Amino acid sequence: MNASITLYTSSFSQNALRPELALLEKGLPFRKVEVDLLQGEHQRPPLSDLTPRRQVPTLVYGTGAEDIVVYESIATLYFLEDMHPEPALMPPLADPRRRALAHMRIAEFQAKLDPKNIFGSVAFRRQGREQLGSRVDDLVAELSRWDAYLEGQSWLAGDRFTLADIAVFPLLMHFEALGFDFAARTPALGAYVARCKARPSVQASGWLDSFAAFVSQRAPEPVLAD
Ligand SMILES: N[C@@H](CCC(=O)N[C@@H](CS)C(=O)NCC(=O)O)C(=O)O
Repeated sequence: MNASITLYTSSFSQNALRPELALLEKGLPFRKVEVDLLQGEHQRPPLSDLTPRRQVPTLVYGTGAEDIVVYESIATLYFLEDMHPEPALMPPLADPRRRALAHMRIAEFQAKLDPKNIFGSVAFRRQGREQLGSRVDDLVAELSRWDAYLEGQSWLAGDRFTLADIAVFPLLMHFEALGFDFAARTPALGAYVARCKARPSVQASGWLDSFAAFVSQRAPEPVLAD
């Protein structure tokens, strides 16, 4: 289907990187609309008219007859996979073990890893280690689990890059920005992060540079450093 695709995004948002990576991996043309979150642009039209959550990413998929609006980054990934199955970013039905693995890792990302994110508390609410309390240890324990998942395999669902990697990798950049030394503390995850950074879609997005600029300007306390 020939669709006109618009992605409402923010240059430093790890959530908004997800649909962009899927679009780039699939070679789909799209228009990027930058929403200045710090200036409250998400609270105003056009975004506030498109989504009740008023968040990025929000994807507008124009089919000619109607515009389909999809928000929640994981939902945008599944939507793009459904609409544009090739090149596939999920293991095939013929490989149910790996397909289940991809589904599990995405579900675990949503239910276990993402809720442990402390980046907002540190970078925006300026909490330090004391205020974060056990949240730091909980997060580090969770990262060890993901380190084990990567032992002996290149990507989260096996030997091919999938939506599971697109789900998880952007969030890992939050922890690096807070001083977590992946290579030293979780070597398999460290090698994985390096592989993700080198991925052509990640390079083409330019996101690593814009996020680095945001982090250097915001200077969050490195609460995850040793
Ligand atoms: N669970 C959502 C989270 C989206 C989200 O938190 N977006 C942030 C930017 S990273 C945002 O738009 N924040 C503005 C706000 O919530 O007011 C997703 O995965 O898309």
